[in-house]
Amino acid sequence: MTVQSPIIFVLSGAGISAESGIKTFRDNDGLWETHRVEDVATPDAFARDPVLVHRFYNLRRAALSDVKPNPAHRALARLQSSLRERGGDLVIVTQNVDDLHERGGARDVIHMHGELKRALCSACNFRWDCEGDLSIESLCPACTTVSRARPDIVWFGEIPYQMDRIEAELARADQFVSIGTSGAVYPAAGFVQMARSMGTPTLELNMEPSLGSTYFDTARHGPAGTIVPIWAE
Ligand code: BJW
Repeated sequence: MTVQSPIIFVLSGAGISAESGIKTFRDNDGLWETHRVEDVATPDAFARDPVLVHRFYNLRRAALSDVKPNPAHRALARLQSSLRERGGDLVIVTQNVDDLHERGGARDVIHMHGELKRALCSACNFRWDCEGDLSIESLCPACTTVSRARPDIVWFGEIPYQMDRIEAELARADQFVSIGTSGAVYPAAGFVQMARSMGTPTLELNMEPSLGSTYFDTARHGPAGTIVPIWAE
């Protein structure tokens, strides 16, 4: 890259947290091997069986206390800090609902698919921090409605968060880097083509070529915990 203080746009996915011990979705032994998407990750599933959906997300939320950020999360945070000192930036847009980028030291992470440690009231749309379990008896702290609290997760068919801001960040970026995502889920899977159409160089860092691999100018394949620090440092 020739720009002295570049703005780098990073899109991360489940692969960046795999070495921390969080399951991906579509790999062998991924979450979608043991759970049907239609049963746990759609608004219809929650309407049909909120107890099952709460159990699925409560277990994943509790598991966060057993995992730690890995060298890939920490390398991105260091690069962000050093670019910001030089007037550049590293914008992290993650599809992940874990908090490992933040715990690795990154700032201002955009969680386009929501966060496990947040709850959303489907009656009044209030959001709040939530460390423990949610249930059909959970109370909204704002409107005090019972039984309308849900995990603050973007399910299939729902619109991902902060799309306007993400598009603005893509438009000002000097480089687009995709880390640990299969490229199976839109609109995130389309960001590489958006970057390309604006003439922005694109790089894929993933265990294997993703579904959108042909759209990337460059790629490095291997575990994120190894290849991300090498790229970032
Ligand atoms: C490693 C590694 C290691 C492993 N190191 N790498 C066309 C256009 C637009 C939308 C659609 C479309 N066609 C269909 C749609 C609808 C749908 C969709 O995309 N469906 C597809 C299945 C086709 N999309 C939606 O419904 C989205 N909403 C939407 O489109 O609204 C319309 C709209 C959008 C914008 C503007 C206006 C309107 C919502 C999608 C919500 C996704 N939700 C989930 C579950 C909830 C979160 C949760 O429970 O945790 O989010 S699905 C799941 O997939 C999760 C993830 O964030 C997401 C992406 O998965 P990810 O991160 O890529 O993980 P994997 O497992 O797929 O891949 C891991 C990769 O890592 C692999 O490649 C490995 O090789 C690699 N890896 N170990 C490095 N150590």
